[in-house]
Amino acid sequence: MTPADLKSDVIQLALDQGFDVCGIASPFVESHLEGYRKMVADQTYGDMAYLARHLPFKENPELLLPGVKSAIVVAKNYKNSPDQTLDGGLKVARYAAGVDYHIVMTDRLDAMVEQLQSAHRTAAFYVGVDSRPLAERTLAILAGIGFKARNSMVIRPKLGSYFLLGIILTTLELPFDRPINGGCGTCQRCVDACPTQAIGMDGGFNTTACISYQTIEKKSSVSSNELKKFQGWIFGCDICQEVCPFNHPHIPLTDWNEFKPQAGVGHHLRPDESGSVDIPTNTPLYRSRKRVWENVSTVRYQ
Ligand code: B12
Ligand code: SF4
Ligand code: SF4
Repeated sequence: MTPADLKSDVIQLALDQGFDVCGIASPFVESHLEGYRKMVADQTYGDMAYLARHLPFKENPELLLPGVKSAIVVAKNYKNSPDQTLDGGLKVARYAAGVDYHIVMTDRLDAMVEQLQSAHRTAAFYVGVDSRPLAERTLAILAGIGFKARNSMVIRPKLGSYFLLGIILTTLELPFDRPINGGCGTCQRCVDACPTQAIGMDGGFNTTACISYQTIEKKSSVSSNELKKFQGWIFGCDICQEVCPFNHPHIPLTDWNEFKPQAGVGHHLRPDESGSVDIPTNTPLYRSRKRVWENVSTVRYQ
């Protein structure tokens, strides 16, 4: 079997698993980690100290998988809410509204690996979704999944940015894809819309100012006053994606039921008449962010 035939098989396996796009990149992305190294050197990652620990692995994926030759990159649309307008209710970011995507995506990547392993007994694989030390956006750009946008998302024209990434490193030799053309041009809608000025016109990103960091990653409590600035977002934030012209209304909703709000905590958590919120305290999402949500339950938004 030629490397090109093998690549076609890999892509077909990804599509069979329900992923929307699959591309191949070199796993050696060291020369594209300039911005990442600066973040680590300047310690601008706030409470996400794991990002500094991940640097050596991102620079040298041989530490994760000896003999690694290729990175298989998949993307899956999770757009699960048609509305693009903020409405004053409390909000959970779309990516977190359904079942935990780490589990959903990893299960399908594991299924791909199982099939590849049965056909290629001596090959080795390493799967990662978000939490493993893989430079996911860089790999996605190199694999031709999308371009690096001003809001720091990877955007794929016609799919927008509401997609999640998953990676399989492998010792299989697969032909690499090329980055696609595309960019933001002179648009600055996300820069203007971000309530915490986290996005710079020059491509700079203030990680610790981002509401997503504040409501998910920050270890200390978020005060009621801080929460009021967050325009109702209490777990993640989608504002810079909502205003983005690439996320136009014609992009279909996800076809994975797991990502639909009914499957998880629900997209909007609306305050009742008294202004308090019925928080589903039996969910892992609530338990993981109790410190933030405790304040939310006492905040009056209306
Ligand atoms: C830490 C982290 C965060 C942090 C910091 C985000 C940030 N902008 O850096 C916080 C908590 C704020 C966050 C928020 C969100 N996140 Co996040 N996050 C991550 C994580 C774990 C690491 C990202 C990281 O290393 N950041 C540091 C910067 C320096 O690195 P980077 O973003 O990878 O950027 C690299 C590229 O841009 C590259 N680059 C720049 N230009 C070019 C040009 C070329 C040609 C090439 C090749 C490369 C290249 O250089 C940078 C590295 O030096 C990744 C998963 C992973 N393992 O990678 C998910 C990830 C980036 N997050 C994701 C998501 C969905 C989100 C949110 C939308 C969630 C939400 N709704 O709240 C927001 C979006 C906020 C935003 N505007 O970015 C997705 C993004 C999917 C996509 N389409 O881009 C990822 C990939 C997780 C996944 N598996 O799908 N996140
Ligand atoms: S996710 Fe929200 S806070 Fe973070 S950069 Fe985008 S608009 Fe700003
Ligand atoms: S809103 Fe405009 S500048 Fe921001 S990411 Fe989308 S196209 Fe780029």
